Amino acid sequence: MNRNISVVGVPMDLGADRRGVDMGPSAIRYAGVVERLAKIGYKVHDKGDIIVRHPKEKTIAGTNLKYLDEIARVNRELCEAVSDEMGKGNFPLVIGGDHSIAIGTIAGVLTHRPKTGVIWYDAHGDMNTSETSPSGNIHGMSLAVSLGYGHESLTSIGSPNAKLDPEKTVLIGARALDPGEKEFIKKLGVKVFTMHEIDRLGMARVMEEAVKIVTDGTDGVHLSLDLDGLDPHDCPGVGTPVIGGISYRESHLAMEILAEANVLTSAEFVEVNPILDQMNKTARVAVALMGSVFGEKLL
Ligand code: EXY
Ligand code: MN
Ligand code: MN
Ligand code: MN
Repeated sequence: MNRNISVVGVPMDLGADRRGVDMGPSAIRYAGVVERLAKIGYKVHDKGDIIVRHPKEKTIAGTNLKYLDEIARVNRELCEAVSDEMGKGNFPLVIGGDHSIAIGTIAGVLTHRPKTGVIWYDAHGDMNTSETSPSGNIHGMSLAVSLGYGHESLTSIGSPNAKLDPEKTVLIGARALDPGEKEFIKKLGVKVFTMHEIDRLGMARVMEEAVKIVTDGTDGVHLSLDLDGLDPHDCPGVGTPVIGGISYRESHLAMEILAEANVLTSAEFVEVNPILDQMNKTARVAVALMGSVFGEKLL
């Protein structure tokens, strides 16, 4: 694995209905991300946060998407920051922030690795468009945008036509999909390992299959880890908790299998909402999982 990690914070909560994930980057830093990764031998550069403003108006004329303008602006900046760090040969580790920030992270990644495969670890699909979204919340649309579907001011971020390949995109932990998302997932051929497959096959087999899919003919692998993929028992500090999720142990195993495969080229950890937490629990889980995915070993 690349020994230089650049941490980029995105204190964004405009993509979600609940306030508070804008404190996620602070919570993750407080939980010791820089120290944890430095301890296992990485050079960690904390690039600070992208600035997020709070607009007065929720929607702009002609769209149901909430805070579209500011979310697009922040993601353009994030795309540049990620692209710059990769240009310097650094591994981008983005910390959020609601999941709408995947739009900028992935757009930046694709400027250097246009055939990146993606592991989307999440209770949700994030596969809505403005037509199918029940909420107008952009954090429920980011994967669709990264695949090339959605509002033009979002799909236009990054290099033109640089989009994810649905056949190299894998969802893990899904258990809350809207009707439009289900249809879209089937239509595009995105592979989904729902909680059913995780229960039935076990996490080891799921991850081995996922790694095969995202490495086949790709030039990089991005991990987009939404902490609500884990069960709310382990991660209560998320804005959209869904019961029946992936356990803390299964998540460590998933990260360890990814570390062993040695294929990861970028990552983001999102949706940490410390105001819903006790003792910063969810951010501490996020940092522990980062330890595993970056190769931390007990012995
Ligand atoms: N599917 C619902 C929506 O689009 O509003 C919920 C989306 C939640 C997205 C979270 C963070 O992964
Ligand atoms: Mn806020
Ligand atoms: Mn998500
Ligand atoms: Mn989610």
